[in-house]
Amino acid sequence: MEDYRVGIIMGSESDLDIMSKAAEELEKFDVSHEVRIISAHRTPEEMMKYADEAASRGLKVIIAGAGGSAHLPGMTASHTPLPVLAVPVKRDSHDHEALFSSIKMPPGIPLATMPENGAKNAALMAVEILALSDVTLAEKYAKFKTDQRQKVIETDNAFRENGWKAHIK
Ligand code: RP5
Repeated sequence: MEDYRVGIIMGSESDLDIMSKAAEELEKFDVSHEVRIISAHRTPEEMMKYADEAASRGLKVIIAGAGGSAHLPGMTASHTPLPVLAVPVKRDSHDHEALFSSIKMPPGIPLATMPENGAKNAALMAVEILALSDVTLAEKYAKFKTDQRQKVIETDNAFRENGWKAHIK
């Protein structure tokens, strides 16, 4: 069985278009991860088992995404000592219920809530956590930040040289 460091779980296959962004980002950093569908409402026993066993299986961080009455992130957090990063899945037809489900956790059960549909940031935060005890990953992350900064500076330089109108697509 592979040794995964990050568990990405989502309430439904319909969340995959959003949650796949987390997996894609982790792939860029060569961080091993598993992607699972685990529903707080449709498979509650599996959710509890997953959360209970996550740390002993070697996972270090869990990224949990769900929409609507998003109980998956908070309930997972209540059953594991691992850091859990919530991704509230937001559709045009939704209000902000998934976000509120995650940010209104009771004292004693921390849950790190990302922006709505913020799966990429969840992956980056997982990288930050893992990099605290992984020098190679810390170097990769530092390079990511430097490259990101450089790209913005280059675009700003191009704005100043060519004028902003040249950049309208
Ligand atoms: C939530 O309900 C899931 O996380 C998903 O965002 C939403 C809708 O699920 P489906 O009806 O598409 O399976 O539990």
